[in-house]
Amino acid sequence: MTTPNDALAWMYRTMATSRRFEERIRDIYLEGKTPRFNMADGPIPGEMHLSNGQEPCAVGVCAHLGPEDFVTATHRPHHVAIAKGVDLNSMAAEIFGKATGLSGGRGGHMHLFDPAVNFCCSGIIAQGMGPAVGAALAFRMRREPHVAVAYVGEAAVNQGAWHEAMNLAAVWKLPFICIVEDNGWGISVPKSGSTAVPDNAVRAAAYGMPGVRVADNDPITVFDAAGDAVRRARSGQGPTLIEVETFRLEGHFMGDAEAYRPSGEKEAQASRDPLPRLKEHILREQILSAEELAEIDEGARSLVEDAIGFARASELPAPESALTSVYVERVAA
Ligand SMILES: Cc1ncc(C[n+]2csc(CCOP(=O)(O)OP(=O)(O)O)c2C)c(N)n1
Repeated sequence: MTTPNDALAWMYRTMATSRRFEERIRDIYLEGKTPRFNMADGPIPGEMHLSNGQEPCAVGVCAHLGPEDFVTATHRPHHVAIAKGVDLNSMAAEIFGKATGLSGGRGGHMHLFDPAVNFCCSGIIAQGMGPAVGAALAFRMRREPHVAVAYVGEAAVNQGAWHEAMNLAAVWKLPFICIVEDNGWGISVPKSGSTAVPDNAVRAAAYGMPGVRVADNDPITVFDAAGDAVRRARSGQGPTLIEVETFRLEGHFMGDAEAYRPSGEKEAQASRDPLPRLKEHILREQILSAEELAEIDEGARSLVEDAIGFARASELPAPESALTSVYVERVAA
């Protein structure tokens, strides 16, 4: 299958934006956290899970989706949020805990909610399965031609919620797609330590849906596999499981010493970085010129700088708003 040129250009621009965003967040996250690493310090407090390297999983799927389609992502959500079209300024502000953030600064980087583009994510692994299958059921009941997608990591597929949602999606033949981002590690546990079968796509048969393994961290291969699944879902043929063999170029979280990684693994993965690979493909096939690609890179940089400037300049939530949107039990005096 040939990937249309406009889709390739969009995937490159989106990957470049996500990469730049993550690189800037990585640097800013360490402000105020050196020499003593305390997660509560600095302009970005709390845990931070970066997705550098995993961008093909985001763009290859989201290239087929519109704002009406529903996506749930994981605790490692930035690449998917950007590909789904979440507003970068509000997303950056949320990560900085600012009042102008998507959730008024109360959610942080693992809890980004944007109803404008039907995107959400959660720090609880496999938590997005139920909401995504629920959205798929709603689309079916309203006779709307939309698709719901849940992203999970390869370690999260052993959560009870995953099995229950997979089963219902297949029994009801819902317009649902599960994307398993197999980066090989669940924190420091290798895939073989959490799952007995090396290929999660074979588990799809147990639910009665097609399972596909994309064995290359490549946006074009993901785009092809996701295109088939989205067409199946939109035409009423039911759900699909897609597992993508990807990798994270960073630790599990910022501050991870990564002592569990076999020597040479990170270097080998860096040499297969999907972003320069896509750039080379675009140049080789003469889809865009070097100048056009440089312009896209520059555009990504300025978009990210604007978002970070907006986040830095925004106010923290007012102290008196601490209980807004929080369930408070009123005790009778
Ligand atoms: C229900 C639940 N149990 C445990 C955790 C702690 N936890 C956070 S990330 C993680 C591993 C996730 O691995 P994987 O699903 O492969 O995603 P990755 O981090 O590799 O992207 C765990 C166990 C959690 N967030 N939620």
